[in-house]
Amino acid sequence: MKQSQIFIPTLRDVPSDAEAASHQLMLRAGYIRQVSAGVYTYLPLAWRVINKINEIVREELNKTGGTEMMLPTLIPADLWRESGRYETYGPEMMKLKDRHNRDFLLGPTHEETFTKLIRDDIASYKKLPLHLYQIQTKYRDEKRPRFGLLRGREFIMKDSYTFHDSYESLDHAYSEIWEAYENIFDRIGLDYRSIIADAGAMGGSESMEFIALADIGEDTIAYSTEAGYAANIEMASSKFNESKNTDVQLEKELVETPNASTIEELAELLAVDKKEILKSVLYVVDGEKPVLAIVRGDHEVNEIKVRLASEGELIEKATDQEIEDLFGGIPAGYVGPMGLPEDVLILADEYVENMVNSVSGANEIDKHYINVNSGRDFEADQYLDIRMVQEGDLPPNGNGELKFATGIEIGHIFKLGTRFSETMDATVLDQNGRPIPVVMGSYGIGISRLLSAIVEQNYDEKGLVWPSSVAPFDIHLVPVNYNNEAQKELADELYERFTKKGFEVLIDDRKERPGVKFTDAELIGVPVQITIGKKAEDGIVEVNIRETNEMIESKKEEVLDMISILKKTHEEEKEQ
Ligand code: 9G3
Repeated sequence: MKQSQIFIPTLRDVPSDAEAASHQLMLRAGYIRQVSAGVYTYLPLAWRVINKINEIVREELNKTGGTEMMLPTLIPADLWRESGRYETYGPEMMKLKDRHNRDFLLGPTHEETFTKLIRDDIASYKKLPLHLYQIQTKYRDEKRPRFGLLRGREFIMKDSYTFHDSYESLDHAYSEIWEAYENIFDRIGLDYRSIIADAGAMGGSESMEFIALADIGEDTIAYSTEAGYAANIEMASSKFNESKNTDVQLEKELVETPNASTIEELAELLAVDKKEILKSVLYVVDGEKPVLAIVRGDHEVNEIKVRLASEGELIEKATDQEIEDLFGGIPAGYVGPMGLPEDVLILADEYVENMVNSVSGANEIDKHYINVNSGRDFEADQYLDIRMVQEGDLPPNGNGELKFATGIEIGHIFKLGTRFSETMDATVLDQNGRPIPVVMGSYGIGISRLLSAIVEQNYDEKGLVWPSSVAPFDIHLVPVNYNNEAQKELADELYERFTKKGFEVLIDDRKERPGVKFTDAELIGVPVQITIGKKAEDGIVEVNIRETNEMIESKKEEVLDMISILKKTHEEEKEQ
């Protein structure tokens, strides 16, 4: 491809409003341009990388029996009313009306659309299992789109759905696709972890996230220093690590605590450690169920765990109005478990159960109780792990200790079970001719987000450094002066030879100063750059391996062999 023909608008200066390295570099290297917040143009080089990624995804999914197809992005709201999800996602869902004023949405994901497809056209278990997938543009009106392609409002996702007549069949597909994901991310060359994740509002039983490690990542994972445990911070648990507290229980006492509505102020005023204070937080689950969560003063409540224990789909901190209506109007900062309305579900963390003579809110302004003891002064409906893990905690298996890392969620797979087939009545007749709800799985990869993840793990101060498996080109020929006879001749010869060998070659045939050509080549990040300069008469070129920045002068015959070796290793990677 001639660089004078392909549109690569590189920038000299760093765009000020781009914080993430991948965002800055993809703008500077002429890969993307923003059209509106979280909505991007994929310029030719980015589009080539996306197609390379898609090819790897297709190869690996087709190996597991997946079939590619394409569903509509424009979806009738009625379909999402059937699953009950049309209202669930609120402002995040892009909604619109057609000319007949009928409600439509731009698809953020496609469980409903695929379930309808199966409901309409699959009637017997004999036609199952099925693995269908699409690589499609999705829409989610994120509140805070940021970091370029990392969190967009329009993005490309590969979403797969599997359909089964049994959970065993789902388990088999789930592990096969899990393995396909690992092959995909390994071939791309990403440093990633697969971790236990929260299935969120997807219901279902189990879900795994794939996290590419990156400082800019919005996901925090907890992993054990001894292999064998990694989970999304919201799902991570730790092994209870305390001996029984045998302190003598003292008489509960009401004390004046004016203006001490935070744990810190209370610890200061009563001269106690935060560990001796009960932290009580009020929630409302699914908009109606009042829940009080209690953790030790130096711990944080894990809302996902509270939601799961309350068996709800949506959890929110109680608003002032709800505190008024559902909790009897307790003043914030003085909340405690004593004297609450009967129907409040009280969940206490396991460390709370082992506390003796602790401080607790008295549900009255400027008042707290001291020497409060669970079991005597209040009873929790459940004592269970509802705290956020902390670095240094013991992993659940007790080996090593937990460490945190940030990363970018690049994939997420779910065992949905019958959550959608039941609400949408998608059944098949089983071998006894009885209708059973289809068992489903759903599996996503963030294709456009992968660009950012790959760049976050592969760049240097000069620009992008693409792994050869997904690079927009294999070789970047840079004749210093394309008007010079010898340089042009050698460059064209190499172009022909490499192209014939099946390499994808970009040749900088522009009439630009050398400095511009070199800076652009370093920004664009093609794995192998070959500079053809003064020594062209002697058939000598400079080979630059972008990843290591090593420079090798070599005769044109050698460089052909060297590149063939590169291509072979590249082919071998694909075979694996
Ligand atoms: C929505 C909106 C945003 C959403 C969803 C629905 C996330 C939604 C979860 C999933 C689950 C899986 C198939 C591929 C893998 C992920 N954000 N999710 O369902 F209406 Cl606005 O998308 N879907």
